[in-house]
Amino acid sequence: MQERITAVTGNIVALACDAIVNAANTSLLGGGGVDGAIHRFGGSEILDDCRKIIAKQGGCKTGEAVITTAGKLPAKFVIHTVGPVWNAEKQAEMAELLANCYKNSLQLAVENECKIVHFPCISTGVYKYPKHLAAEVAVKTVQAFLAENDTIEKVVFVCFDYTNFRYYMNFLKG
Ligand code: AR6
Repeated sequence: MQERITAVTGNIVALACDAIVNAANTSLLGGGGVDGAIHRFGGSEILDDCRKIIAKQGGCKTGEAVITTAGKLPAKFVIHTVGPVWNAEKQAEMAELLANCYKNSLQLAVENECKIVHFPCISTGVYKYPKHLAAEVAVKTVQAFLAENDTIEKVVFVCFDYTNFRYYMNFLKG
């Protein structure tokens, strides 16, 4: 059977799928890193949808997720989730918030009939979550979710750097 969870290196805006997950911030108004690339390549339609969500619920809390059009990106949707800003004194809380990002994003993907979902390495850039710890949370959380769900066919971790890629490959191999 083909593996349902894989990791690749690449640019998430260039790879076709049903839903691209964005590592956003609570304002939902865009930023740098993967968020910047998604808004830049996806075009203004994504921000238009974000503004509608802001008007309705005032942004997105850490660990939660919202869904918009993918605009010009090769996907149906962008799922925006907000990872935790790393705080070494609150490791358990950090792990729980990061796991919530993956769970809530996958839940939205299921509700919107997405079968192929691409994730970036949430919180491991500007938000400084240690890469090996974030990879472990990401892999374990997605494995647990897929064990309880059979509508999602494939989850791909799209790593921008080889360090992240190696961590993901190690955790995926178990
Ligand atoms: N494709 C895949 N991964 C990428 C790409 C890309 N095009 N660009 C960067 N990454 P970050 P965070 C990787 O900083 O840490 C933003 O300003 C990057 O190498 O994008 O969750 C938001 O608006 C890293 O491994 O997100 C927030 O304010 C990972 O994506 C804040 O940064 C996440 O890095 C969120 O910080």
